[in-house]
Amino acid sequence: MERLVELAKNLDRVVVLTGAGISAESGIPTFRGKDGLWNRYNPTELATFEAFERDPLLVWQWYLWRMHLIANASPNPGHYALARMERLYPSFLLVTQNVDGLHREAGSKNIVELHGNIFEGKCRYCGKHYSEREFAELFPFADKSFLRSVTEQELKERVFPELRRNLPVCKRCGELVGPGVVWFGEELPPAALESALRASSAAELFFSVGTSAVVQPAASLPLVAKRSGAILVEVNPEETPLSARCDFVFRESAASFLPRFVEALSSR
Ligand code: BV8
Ligand code: ZN
Repeated sequence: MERLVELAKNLDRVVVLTGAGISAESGIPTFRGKDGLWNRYNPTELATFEAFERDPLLVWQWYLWRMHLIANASPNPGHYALARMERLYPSFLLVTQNVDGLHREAGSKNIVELHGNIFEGKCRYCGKHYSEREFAELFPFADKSFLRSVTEQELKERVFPELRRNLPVCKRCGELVGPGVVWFGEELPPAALESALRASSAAELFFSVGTSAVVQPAASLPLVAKRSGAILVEVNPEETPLSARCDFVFRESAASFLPRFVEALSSR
C-alpha cells in the first residue's frame, strides 16, 4: 500500500468504480456472493422488462423487499472514505453500479449512478421518470420513512397483501410504473455512460472496488482506463476476471482498505 500511496499522492485524475461489495458491510446482500441475491432469485426473472410485464406484483415484491433493506441500512466506513477521497483530488469521479444511494448519503458529490436509483420510478411505456420525492407521492410504499417504520415481517404480512391494489400507476399514460433502475437488456442513461467513459479514458488512477466485473458495459470501464495508461487497482476479497489486469490488488474488504488508504493519502 505504501508504494500506491506514494504514486497516488502525485496524481490528479482519479476514477473509482464500485459494485455491491462496498455495500455488503452495510448489510445489503451482494448479487453473486455466497448468500448473494442471484443465488436466491434469477435476475432474468426479476430484473428485466419481460419479467415485469409477466408478473409486476412479483417484481414489485422483490424490489420493495430490497428497498426495505436499503432504507434501514447506513453507509459504512468504505462509503465515507470515498467521500473524503473525493476532496483530495482536483479531478475525481465515483461511478457506481449500486442503486442503493448510500454513496450520496455518505457525502459523495461527484457520482454517476450507472444503473439508476431504486427509490426513483421509471415508466417503460411513456418514458416518464419520477424523482425519489415524486415517486414516494405516487407510491407511498416506496417512501423511505414508511419503509423505516415497518419490520421485514410487517412488510411481508401487512404490505404485500395490499400491494396488488396499490401498484404505482403512471400519471401520464396510466400504465404500471417500475423502479428507477436499469434492467438487463435496457440501455444505461446515455449521459451517465458518456461521462463515465470520458473520465475513465482520462484517468491516471482507477480503482475497482467491490465488483465482480462481469456486468457490461460497466465492466469495460477499468479496461478503458488501463488502455489509456491509468494505474489499475482492485479492492476485493476475491479474485475477479479483472485481477490479472491490475497493477495493485488488495484482497481486503472495502471498509477495511479504503479508510486506511485515504488516511495515509491525506497525511501528505
Ligand atoms: C444492455 C440494476 C443493451 C437492477 C443491474 C456483453 C457481453 C455479455 C453480456 C452483455 C454484454 N453486453 C450486454 C450484456 C448483457 C448484460 C450483461 O452484462 N449481462 C451479464 C450477466 C453478462 N448487460 C445488460 O443487460 C446492460 N444493458 O446491455 O443493454 C442495450 C444497449 C443499447 C440500447 C438498448 C439495449 C444493463 C446492465 C445493468 C443491469 N442492472 N442493476 C437491480 O439492481 O435490480 S446489474 C447489477 O448486477 C448491479 O448493478 C451490478 O452491476 C451487477 C452485480 O455486480 P456487482 O455489483 O459487481 O456485484 P456482485 O455480487 O456480482 O459482486 C460483488 C463483488 O464484491 C464480489 O466480487 C465480491 O467478492 C466482492 N465483495 C463482497 N464483499 C465485499 C466485496 N468487496 C469489497 N468489500 C467487501 N466487503
Ligand atoms: Zn407512463
